Amino acid sequence: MKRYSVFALARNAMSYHQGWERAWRAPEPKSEYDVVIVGAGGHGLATAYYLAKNHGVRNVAVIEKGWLGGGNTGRNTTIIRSNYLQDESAALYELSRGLFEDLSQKLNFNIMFSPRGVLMLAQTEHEKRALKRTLHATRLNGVHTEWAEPSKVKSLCPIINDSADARFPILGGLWQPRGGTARHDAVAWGFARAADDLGVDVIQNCAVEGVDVQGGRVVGVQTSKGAIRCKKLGIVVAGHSSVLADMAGFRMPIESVALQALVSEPIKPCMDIVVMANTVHGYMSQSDKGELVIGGGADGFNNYSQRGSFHHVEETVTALVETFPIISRLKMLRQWGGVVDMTGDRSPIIGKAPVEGIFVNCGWGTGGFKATPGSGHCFAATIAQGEPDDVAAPFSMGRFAEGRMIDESVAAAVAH
Ligand code: FAD
Ligand code: PYC
Repeated sequence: MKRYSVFALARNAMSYHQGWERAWRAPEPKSEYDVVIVGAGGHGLATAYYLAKNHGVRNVAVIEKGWLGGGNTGRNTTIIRSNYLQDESAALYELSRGLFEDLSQKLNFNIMFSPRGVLMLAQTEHEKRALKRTLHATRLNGVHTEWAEPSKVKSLCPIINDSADARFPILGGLWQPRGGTARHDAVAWGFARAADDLGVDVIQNCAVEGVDVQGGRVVGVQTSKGAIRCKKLGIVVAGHSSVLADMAGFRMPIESVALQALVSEPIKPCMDIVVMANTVHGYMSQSDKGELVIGGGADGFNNYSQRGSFHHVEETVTALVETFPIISRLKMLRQWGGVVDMTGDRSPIIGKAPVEGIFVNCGWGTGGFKATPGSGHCFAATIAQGEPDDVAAPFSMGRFAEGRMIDESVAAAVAH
């Protein structure tokens, strides 16, 4: 494992950044791998890392059409929580949240995990009932959450408008004290460097353009850098999952839509928790740079756009301004979008594809950043063993045909 000392940092600073060691190699693809993972987002990179680390599978390539972490992993608003309703989801998301706790140490890379707490506001009686139901469900599953009465909400986040006359007054909130945030790029970089250290080839600027199937079994992929043979193929491409499935000759129950976010100009520290206001469709936290990180609902139509649009800024800021009056005086600096992969029950798909040797990991929709380590952990086990592990098993694609939905349309929180 690479180690970096204070002296090395000082030496590099004095050398005008000359001679820095690369964090990961830039290898040319080999002609064959045991496992090819398509997509160097957090989930693909975490899968490769755990394949190598936990299962000793090191002849692995991660193929990325752009730059690593340039998809949804580098575009999300970094919220981490595990306050989901269903038992299967609690197991998956709490595994992931737990892995975040010491991920910086495990990867020897500061991913800036900040368990500052996540608060979901109740702003209607209906929402209060639904959140209390989630509270009880999470507790039965051993996930630590608490009910915050309005006075506690105000003490947790003093900039919230707690006026009883508000159109959507604060009736309480679902509080997860060990939820929080992490630096999204650093999660991708940390997994990439640690996977590279274990011998995984991370190949950027290399698009997968075709999937080779012979006798019902995957044998390789066609890429912009040539053909690569493989024994197993993991498809981890979020909003492009249907495109890859089409290349392999099967269909996915996925719709792709844009989810947008924006940041304000930086201001002095004013909130040290994450707040989600799901009735009005907005959420907000403050980054270490001081920007307010803001998001709202997903676009209401299918598309593959990664751009932001003015209507989203207008709608989201309008939605949040009564709850957070201070934002009325803020300039909004940047906005962007990511292509998210939505399933019908708003839960992910982790498991085998209809083609022998192909495994899929997708459908995280608006909420997969928080699942990055947990998803990689159980998908790596699934690929290595050829069968889903206990955590992944309920999330098979077959559940849609069998009517075993894992309905998380409320816990997904972001309007969709
Ligand atoms: P990605 O990071 O998108 O990686 C997939 C990769 O596949 C991409 O890099 C892409 O270039 C590559 N690829 C695609 N096609 C090909 C091809 N043909 N060949 C090679 N490579 C290919 N989740 C949370 O938990 N909390 C949040 O606060 C949160 N906020 C969000 C806010 C926004 C605005 C957005 C867009 C998403 C948000 N999410 C959030 C969701 C989260 O970002 C995603 O679920 C998660 O990052 C998905 O990670 P991934 O690795 O599966 O996908
Ligand atoms: O899943 O917590 C979440 C989330 C917040 C913003 C987008 N997704």
